[in-house]
Amino acid sequence: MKTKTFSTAITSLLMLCLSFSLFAQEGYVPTQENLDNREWFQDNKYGLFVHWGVYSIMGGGGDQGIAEWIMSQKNIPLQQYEKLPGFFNPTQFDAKEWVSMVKKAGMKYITITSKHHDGFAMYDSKVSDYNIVDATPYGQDVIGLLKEECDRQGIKLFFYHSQLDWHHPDYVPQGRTGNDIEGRSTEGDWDKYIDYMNTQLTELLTQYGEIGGIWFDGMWDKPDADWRLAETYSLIHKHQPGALIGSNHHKMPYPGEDFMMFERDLPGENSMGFNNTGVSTEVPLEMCETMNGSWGFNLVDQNYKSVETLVHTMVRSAGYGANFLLNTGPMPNGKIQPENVDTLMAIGQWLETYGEAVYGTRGGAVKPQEWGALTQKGDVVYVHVLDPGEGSIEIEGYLPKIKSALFFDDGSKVDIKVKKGTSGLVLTIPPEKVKAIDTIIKLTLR
Ligand code: FHN
Repeated sequence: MKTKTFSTAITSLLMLCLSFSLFAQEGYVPTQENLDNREWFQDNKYGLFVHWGVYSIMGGGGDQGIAEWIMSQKNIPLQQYEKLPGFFNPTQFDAKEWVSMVKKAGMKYITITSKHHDGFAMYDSKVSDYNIVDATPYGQDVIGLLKEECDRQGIKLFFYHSQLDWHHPDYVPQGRTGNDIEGRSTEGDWDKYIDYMNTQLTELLTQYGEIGGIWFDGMWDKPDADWRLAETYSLIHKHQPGALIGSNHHKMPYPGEDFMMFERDLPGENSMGFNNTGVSTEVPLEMCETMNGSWGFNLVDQNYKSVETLVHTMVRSAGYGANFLLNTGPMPNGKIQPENVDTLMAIGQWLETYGEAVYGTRGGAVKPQEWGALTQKGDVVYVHVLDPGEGSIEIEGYLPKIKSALFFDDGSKVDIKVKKGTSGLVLTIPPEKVKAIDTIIKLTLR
């Protein structure tokens, strides 16, 4: 082999090895505390996603589906966007009101944006004045206030942190998005940006006590960049070994990641077009969804999903063994939209009666079907009939030894038969037993 070709091959092999090592905290072994927190996460099932930032002032700019992306989608020059913090004064923000609402909604954790793609920190950062304490008339650390209240009320707090940053001068070379934002830096030092990001993460990991974890987003902006992930994940696990790391990179989890998320798709489904990976069997799963079509506050997006639709999504997620992270985009005055509160209260009411069939469960022995889903807790299987069809459902390829089959609501016996010539069950649901959102049948296995 010619020397030149040989050395090229070696270089390529080295780059390949390097690229894998760059994308992994190689040799990561989760601590027992982390493993316990993964169990907690899977048991508690349901959280509130909060997309809140200075972009909420714009309310989506009158366009459907624009909210937290307004800087990029409306090409607002960086120096103009930097005026927004001067108008951000959420005087009606009340951490106690938020957390009490979360609890009443039956949610067990909150995942809030500490920094989104616009680069604005919603907490008291010492490494940048571009934050809610130093740059707004409000001048208070909402993340700190929220964490104190979460601790008081026993709600875990996770931080959504955007690796993508349209504002920072060292986020160079720019990635796939925000390239038309006038005033963005074109000269910079990428490693200095990663150092800055890791410093802000260290602030979040050391200023607010024990946190639930870090929900990363934005690697897809520069998929081939050296994100120095091993360094970032190591520092997180060093400061808080129990913190769960997830990253919305739409790939299978890298070593160092403790859960896998699916954005607006059930695990393994791909209606969005970017959830085309497999589903991890090694780490807990979570799917996230909006209540309308926007993550951040949008004044004109009235496309609210019904309570039934959202409960069905929660149940189908649970059928895959996945958590449900349901989003709200708070208004610039610090209040959560009343439409969202109404929906969350209705779901919370449903959970007051039926939460047993969701919390503490794991995915069913068969994947969710058209008619519904199975969740399981020990020797109890909850059959969630979301669509009773013509009055009966078939569970294909499922023949457990059943001790009892009872309707959840009134404890009456269910007519359950093995389908002739198949290895499936047929359950009969008389019309008078059908419930509005979810007709649950409780199977107790031998
Ligand atoms: O670009 C973000 C978007 O603003 C939002 O934060 C969602 C939430 O999962 N994630 C990205 C879009 O995939």
